[in-house]
Amino acid sequence: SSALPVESDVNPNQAVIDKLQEMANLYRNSNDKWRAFGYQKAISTLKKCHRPVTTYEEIRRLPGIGSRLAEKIVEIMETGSMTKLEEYQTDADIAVMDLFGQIWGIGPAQAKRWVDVGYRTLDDLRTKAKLTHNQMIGLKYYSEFLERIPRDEVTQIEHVVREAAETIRPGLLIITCGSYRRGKATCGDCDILITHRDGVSHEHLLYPLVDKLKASNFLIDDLVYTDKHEDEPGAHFRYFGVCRLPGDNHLPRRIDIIVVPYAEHACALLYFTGSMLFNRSMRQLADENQMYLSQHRLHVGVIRMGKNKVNGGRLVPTPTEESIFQYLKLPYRPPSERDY
Ligand code: DCP
Ligand code: MG
Ligand code: MN
Repeated sequence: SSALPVESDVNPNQAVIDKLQEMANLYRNSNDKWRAFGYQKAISTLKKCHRPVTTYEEIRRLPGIGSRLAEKIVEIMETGSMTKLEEYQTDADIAVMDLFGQIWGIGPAQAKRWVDVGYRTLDDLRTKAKLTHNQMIGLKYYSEFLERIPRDEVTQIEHVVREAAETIRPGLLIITCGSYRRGKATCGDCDILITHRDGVSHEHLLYPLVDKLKASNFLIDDLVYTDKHEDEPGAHFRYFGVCRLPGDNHLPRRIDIIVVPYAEHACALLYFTGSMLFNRSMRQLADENQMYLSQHRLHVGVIRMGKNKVNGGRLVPTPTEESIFQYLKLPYRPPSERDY
């Protein structure tokens, strides 16, 4: 016998069966077992029926198909689709995309890919999807990462990092940036910037620091751990991961650490403090004034043709955040006024 279905193997009501099956699956996955069961009964009846059903009366005479389901079947036969299914698919997809989109690091494009493959639950992802390391960590701490961190816990996290860093290298400048520096009462994560005023002592610090914080079980999972050589060109030395304060009452928290040379620290501070929208408008303003602003540096006298830089301009010293505002001819804005 052939592996390919021959004509007689194809049920004459296959199109209807397929739609009903989709609906049954959706009901099952959305925990409506009762409706799923009703649809499954109708499906098995149709599978046993070897002639095409055409009219409402004919369908009603089949065992296990009530009036509501018969109406749905007529609709499928007449239009090739089922409004209820379409509505449900749309709604359910949105709900699932929403669920997946709340996993740390997952954007709408990845969420949609998973929905399109047919994944519906976090367990589907855990058991069926091929996940990257970061996606696994995001799933592992799904609910924890949705919790905001109270401000004073961020202070405690900073304290742990500071103590560890100072035993490795004295005299470091350690500043917690992000929403914390903008004065928020709660934060999504803890963003720590480290530099050294002597311009060299920040070097070879990140690895021993991370090792030390792992040895004390403060860092418990890694997300991004790179140096400049393996990362995209121009990225900071950085560690993104998961930490937890000692004691049973503390949740795993997201932590980002960047280590920067002192000459870049003001640009890094400005960038790492955000907000993201504020950063975007600052960079845009720089662009409009023949400058170039990044997380590393500020250039003036930049000449652009469209998006291309014809002349990269000249690097200017930026000893403080204030100096960057001055170049841009902006009044200084303290971190608490940088939400937009
Ligand atoms: N940042 C940026 N562009 C990105 C990511 C980050 O400009 N794509 C900058 C601006 C952010 C800062 O880095 O304010 C820190 O990033 P976070 O994601 O930690 O954002 P926040 O600290 O501002 O908010 P949250 O409380 O959610 O952590
Ligand atoms: Mg943050
Ligand atoms: Mn962060």
